[in-house]
Amino acid sequence: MTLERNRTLSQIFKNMATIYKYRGGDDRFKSIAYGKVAKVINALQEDISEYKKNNSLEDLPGVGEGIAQKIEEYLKTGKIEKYESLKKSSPNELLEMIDITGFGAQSLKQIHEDLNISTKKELVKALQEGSIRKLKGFGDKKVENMLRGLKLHKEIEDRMLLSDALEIGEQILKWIKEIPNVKKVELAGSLRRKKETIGDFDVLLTCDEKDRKSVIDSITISAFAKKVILKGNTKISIIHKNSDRQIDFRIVNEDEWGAALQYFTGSKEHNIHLRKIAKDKGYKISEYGIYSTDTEKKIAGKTEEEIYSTLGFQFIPPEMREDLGEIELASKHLIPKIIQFEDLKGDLQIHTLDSDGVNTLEEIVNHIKSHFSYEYIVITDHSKSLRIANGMDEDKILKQIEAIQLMNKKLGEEFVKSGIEVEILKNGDLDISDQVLSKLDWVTASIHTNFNQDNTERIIRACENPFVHCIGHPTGRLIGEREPYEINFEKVIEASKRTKTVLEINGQPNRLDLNDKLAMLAQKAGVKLVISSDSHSLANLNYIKLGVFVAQRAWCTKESILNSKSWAEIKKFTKFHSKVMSTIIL
Ligand code: DGT
Ligand code: CA
Ligand code: CA
Ligand code: ZN
Repeated sequence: MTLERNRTLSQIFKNMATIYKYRGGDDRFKSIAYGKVAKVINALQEDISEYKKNNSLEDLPGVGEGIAQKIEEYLKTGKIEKYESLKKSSPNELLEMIDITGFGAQSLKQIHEDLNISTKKELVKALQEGSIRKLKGFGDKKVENMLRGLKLHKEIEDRMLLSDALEIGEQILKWIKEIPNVKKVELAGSLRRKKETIGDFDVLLTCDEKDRKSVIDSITISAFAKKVILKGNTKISIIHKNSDRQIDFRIVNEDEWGAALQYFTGSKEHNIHLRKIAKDKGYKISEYGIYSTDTEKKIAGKTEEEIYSTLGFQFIPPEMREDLGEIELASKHLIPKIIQFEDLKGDLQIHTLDSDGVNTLEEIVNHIKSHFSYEYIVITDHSKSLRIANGMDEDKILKQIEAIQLMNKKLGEEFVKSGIEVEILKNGDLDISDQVLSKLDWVTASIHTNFNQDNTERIIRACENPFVHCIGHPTGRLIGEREPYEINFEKVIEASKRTKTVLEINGQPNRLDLNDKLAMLAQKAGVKLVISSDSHSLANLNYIKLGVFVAQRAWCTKESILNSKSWAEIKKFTKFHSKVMSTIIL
């Protein structure tokens, strides 16, 4: 069953939320309400019209009479009048930019109303030519900020998020596998290396020589090929219909498979380095195989393993192939055993309906019990000062702790740990008292406000709070939207080690924070890390796998990833906290 209808409706509500956000004033509350319903409908496991047959729409979280009517209108007519009229009265193209740093609702409104600008193109031109600078409140610094935001945005328009690319990659594989006589097919390039953003798709396939022409024709005449850019005997490039992205296909013979896979997986830097070493050893290496320089005889090419082993190297996982020293390690057979998803024993950041998630505790537990083999999970809803996310006050936290105890009783095990994602305020204080924090099993502290300041001290103060176990999404960056806030990462690392506060690798597709580079630095310094989904719905629970990819690219081993350990071991590691805690309480 397809949930296409839910997706479309959810998108309409999301757009309405954006328009209300743009309008500002009291419409901000409508924006929050519609944003929430958009998430709820997107996360619904059955078609909304099916749901309506057996339930009242108002049973859905966040759906009141008004929104219920709009859903019914949509189901009857395929449209929502209110949305149509809202669209007519707002500069929709500009609204795509509302979440980018420097382009808030206020700024966009001023630009639209005072300069009569309605398209992105006009906006970019006005920014570059300086007419925006003349607007009230648009100083040099602000304009500079906007130009930087625009650059971030362009990067993500040119490239795509890993999570989107993985999904499209699956579609591409399915399509190619259905073509008669294709023998092997695999995704290569940056997608196989799990880079955080992907430029284009690289797909490698094999078939018998005699079938090559028909396979090539099948690809180029397929409805999935929107445009054919290049059609040769071994190379095809097309624009993919579903994603509007380029796919580079390479068709090779089976005895070239390993060499081609190695070559097209890259990275380019890794390959260049490998080729140089091969040359020094008397080999020539290409996408077709390894050849002896002297005799020009082909020595290897069928499997990727033999490409590396022929050169005297240990196999290097694709995620590590960025020429950051992995080739040297492989030559000494010292490639670390990097973390795998299966190593994880639990998820340390999950939101429920108690703040801005869309599922109940029970739904989450049931889903995890049937889809994951975790030993524990931590519920970490937001705290009170994050009002936009319906953060919990002390009372609500205590009630949630009770609900979790009840759930554990029902399960007959301490499976669910009570936690929180507590706000780090502007000065580094937390917005929940130590007394309440001390009742929780796990405290993650995060920054969600005041990005435009140096946040080093703020994070260090949070680390020094004995009730804090973890810093959530430590740099605050959003890929394509927001640069990391300023921090001195060395100092954060120092504080994290000193206070045994772990740093998170957050698996949200546009966060991936820490990123691969910083996670690598952290591990080198001996800091412990955790990988979390930061999920707000059942489907989001899979984001933890994206976090694992970051950790793999950072060469993280089980030793550095705290949630590859049992809960007892985690508690043993963080006992610094309980020690300090007991001296405070006593
Ligand atoms: P992307 O698409 O920008 O996310 O990054 P990649 O790594 O997928 O790069 P792409 O699509 O240009 O090329 C795919 C692979 O082909 C790349 O990872 C390594 C290989 N490759 C491309 N150009 C060169 C080159 O000039 N020399 C070598 N040795 N390999 C190359
Ligand atoms: Ca590529
Ligand atoms: Ca390519
Ligand atoms: Zn957060």
